[in-house]
Amino acid sequence: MFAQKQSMKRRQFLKGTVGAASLVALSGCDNLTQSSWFPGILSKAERVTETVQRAVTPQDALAKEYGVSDISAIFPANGNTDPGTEAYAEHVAQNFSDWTLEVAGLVKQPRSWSLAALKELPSRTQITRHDCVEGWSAIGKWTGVPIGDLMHQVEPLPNARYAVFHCADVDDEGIAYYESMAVADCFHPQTILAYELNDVPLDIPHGAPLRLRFERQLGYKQAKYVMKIELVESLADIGGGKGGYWEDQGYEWYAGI
Ligand SMILES: Nc1nc2c(c(=O)[nH]1)N[C@H]1C(S)=C(S)[C@@H](COP(=O)(O)O)O[C@H]1N2
Ligand SMILES: [Mo]
Repeated sequence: MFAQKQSMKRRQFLKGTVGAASLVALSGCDNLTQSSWFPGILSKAERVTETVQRAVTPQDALAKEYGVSDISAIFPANGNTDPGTEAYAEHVAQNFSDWTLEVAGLVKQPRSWSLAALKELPSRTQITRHDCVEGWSAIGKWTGVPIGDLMHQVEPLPNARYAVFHCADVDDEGIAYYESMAVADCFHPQTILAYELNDVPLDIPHGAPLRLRFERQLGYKQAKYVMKIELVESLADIGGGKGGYWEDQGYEWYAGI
């Protein structure tokens, strides 16, 4: 079932965006070299574990940031590229004016923000590389609100260990996409809820209106269509209990690169 899901996703990806062969062909006019479209770092052996990353780099070590000239001409869209629910279609029709981000769970002051309210908060812009396990990478410029700023407002309780990101999209079986990270990583300066890609509001394929950027982690951790952040003590009771949609199907929870 895991393998079947995998190949289905891959077929969808190849059909829905551009095939691997055309990605290679495109790389000539892109700023990425052919080898960085298929980075060796994606092999598990070369990735780092949580313990190693925390030991060798300070928790607030920054992911590499690139220059404007490095931005990829095409940033592929992958996974779900439209939640496709009635509720989401309604938000699209209203240009997300009623979209809210709720932050709840183990916090002193649960609260919600409208998209407009989030955009009034101080923002951060970063040009970073996204690495998908399906074998492609792309560099994009993300603008959004640092999640640490939201955390300071809600005040996590001492027993809050993980932040769970709940998304608007569901798969064919009705299972919702979700992801999670340690609460400590929410305070990393590059951990943002992005609302712009390359200076324009996020489009639907890339996760409109809000998507996570959790740099130094693989693509599947970068949750799109984020509606709610829930702080919990344990991941065991959320979804399939492994901390994320793909983790529940066997992917590593800690996807450090
Ligand atoms: N909600 C949601 N988030 C998601 C996915 C998804 O299917 N649904 N796919 C993940 C995967 S595997 C990747 S590589 C990136 C793709 O982001 P992009 O479409 O902006 O390239 O989103 C991640 N976040
Ligand atoms: Mo991915």
